[in-house]
Amino acid sequence: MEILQDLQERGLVSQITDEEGLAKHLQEDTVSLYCGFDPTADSLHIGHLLPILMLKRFQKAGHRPIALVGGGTGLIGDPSGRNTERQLNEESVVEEWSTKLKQQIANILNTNNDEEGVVAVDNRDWLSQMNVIEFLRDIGKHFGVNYMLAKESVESRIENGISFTEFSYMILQSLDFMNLYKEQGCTLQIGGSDQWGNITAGLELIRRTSEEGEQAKAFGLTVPLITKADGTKFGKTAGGAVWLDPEKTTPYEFYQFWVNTDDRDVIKFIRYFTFLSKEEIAQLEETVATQPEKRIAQKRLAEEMTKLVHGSEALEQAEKITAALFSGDVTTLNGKEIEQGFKDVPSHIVQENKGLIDLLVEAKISSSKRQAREDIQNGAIYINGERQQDLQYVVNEKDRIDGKFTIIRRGKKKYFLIRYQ
Ligand code: 629
Repeated sequence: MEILQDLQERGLVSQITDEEGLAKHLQEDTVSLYCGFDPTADSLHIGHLLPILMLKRFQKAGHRPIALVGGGTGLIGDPSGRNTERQLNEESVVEEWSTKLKQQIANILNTNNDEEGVVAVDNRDWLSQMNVIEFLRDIGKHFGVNYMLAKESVESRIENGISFTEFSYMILQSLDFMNLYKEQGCTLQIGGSDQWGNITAGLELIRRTSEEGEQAKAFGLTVPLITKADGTKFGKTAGGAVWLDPEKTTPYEFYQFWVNTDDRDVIKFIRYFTFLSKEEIAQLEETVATQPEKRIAQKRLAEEMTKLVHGSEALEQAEKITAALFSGDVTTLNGKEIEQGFKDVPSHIVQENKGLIDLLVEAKISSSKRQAREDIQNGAIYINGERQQDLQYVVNEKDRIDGKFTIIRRGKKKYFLIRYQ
């Protein structure tokens, strides 16, 4: 199927500068396209996934994606979609973050700058080479201040204030597009809908500076903002953003994020984020309608996403942890899996073996000794998934998983983690 039609059917197209022209271009040529990512944190998050996957979709369709890391623009700060000025970060920090982002993008698009893979570039390479006179004479001359003031990213900030630094950001992103157009034959820039203003500014610069002038074959395409049926923001959990770095958001948490998708959103997300075919998606849609309690579509989505971002081994672990927590049989888990699965569970550090009653009180699992006795006698206390009703029981070495953890459960679902030091 034609790539543009596929994207449209998946709901992945928000705006295109010249739909007919782009459709023709994609049919006739191998198109080089790019998307940029600024190092504003030490990891990408789930909000970056859609454009990364877009690059992959174009790649699968035989085109040539370029992933740009904004080692230069990350030092300036894009005002798009923000209502306050950004804090500037240290150059050394931005450089470190650039390296991390490049690695993450490469992991997903499995590139090593080889022919098959995605080309990776860093705009610091050219932005840091430009001098201020050249910048103002050769580039700045093509931007009317009125044009810049009318851009949503600037206009919305005038009242609260915007520095000349952030005001100028769109010129740098435009310069990137112009550069990639001239140096790499890159004719399409994609991004989220917040990037529309920057992308169209770049097209403007290309038309003014290239030999082809108004005839220049260059396009912009944006992906929609992801919305959820319940109106809350996509990609945020109680714990904050969902990061792609497994140290920040464990693969288990990542898996859980997708598994918890609302029935009303799950098919849309499968269309957006996976490479499943129309037929497979239709089948999954059927399961949401006829047997929603099985959450088949959610599990499939979580599987696809976890595998894509963290690999099959991490997916297996996430599934294992999920199953153990569901059944209560936590003995199947090793120390690493316990760290992941119980990251957000209340934990308590202990040095030696302890009587169960004392431990329940000390770890604040039961509110008093009297309550602890009651809990034990009622059969509400489980040690590593096994009920313990002996009031005299001493929690000992044999109860330590990998020598490090004891999992105590009170009632059906309340988990506590005892760590030994
Ligand atoms: C230089 C820098 C370029 C082209 C793009 C850029 C980055 C761009 C930006 N993008 C967001 C980011 O970096 O700020 N100015 O976090 C982010 N992007 C992916 C999507 C986005 C966007 O990386 O475009 O819409 C999020 O989905 O916010 O030459």
